Amino acid sequence: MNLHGQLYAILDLGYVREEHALSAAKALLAGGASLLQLRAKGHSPETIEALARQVVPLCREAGVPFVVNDFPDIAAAVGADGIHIGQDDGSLAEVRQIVGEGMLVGRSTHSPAQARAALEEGFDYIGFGPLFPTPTKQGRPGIGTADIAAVQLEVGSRIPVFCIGGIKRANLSEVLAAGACNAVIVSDLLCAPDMEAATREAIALLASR
Ligand code: 3NM
Repeated sequence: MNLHGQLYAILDLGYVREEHALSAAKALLAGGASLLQLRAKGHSPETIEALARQVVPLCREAGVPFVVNDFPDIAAAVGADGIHIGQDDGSLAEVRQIVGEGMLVGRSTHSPAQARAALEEGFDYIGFGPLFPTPTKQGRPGIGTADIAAVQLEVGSRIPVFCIGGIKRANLSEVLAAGACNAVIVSDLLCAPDMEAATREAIALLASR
């Protein structure tokens, strides 16, 4: 995976109704997202698997890695390219037992220490945040932007670091100025009247760094 300039989009069913999920996925891909994750907190594994099976071919066609959030067994069953897990979702070794060696495995990290630990454990990429408080992950304080540069240097020189949490097109320049190279943007893209154009705009900002 490239270390720089990537926009990681998330198809989050907290923002997109199930019946609009495929058109949203198409818009994010058409806009040029570098990776696409399916995140569906509170939805049944059956729903997630069924939707994942429909998103896989869209991502294949676009040449974009498809990542499943939280469910290694679903990621393996649908032939996803990646699985993303949180701090409380077990070890890399446990996930590898389910998904095998070929799949990208990403970890959410919320401090520089967790970011370093994920690198040492062998994860393929990390999320780092939430930088700012966000309704997408309620109840968590923002960790701010002060540690981005150090994490980008230490961890981001080896595996991609995706800053996440409260990032919008409107504050992306601030995040990049703090040292970020890659970003995850969820609600700002999914709530935009034109998701494809919003995605394009975010990518242009990332590229201008
Ligand atoms: N994970 P938005 S923050 C899904 O810090 C997620 O691990 C986070 O959504 C973390 O772009 C977050 O709408 C929400 O703020 C990102």
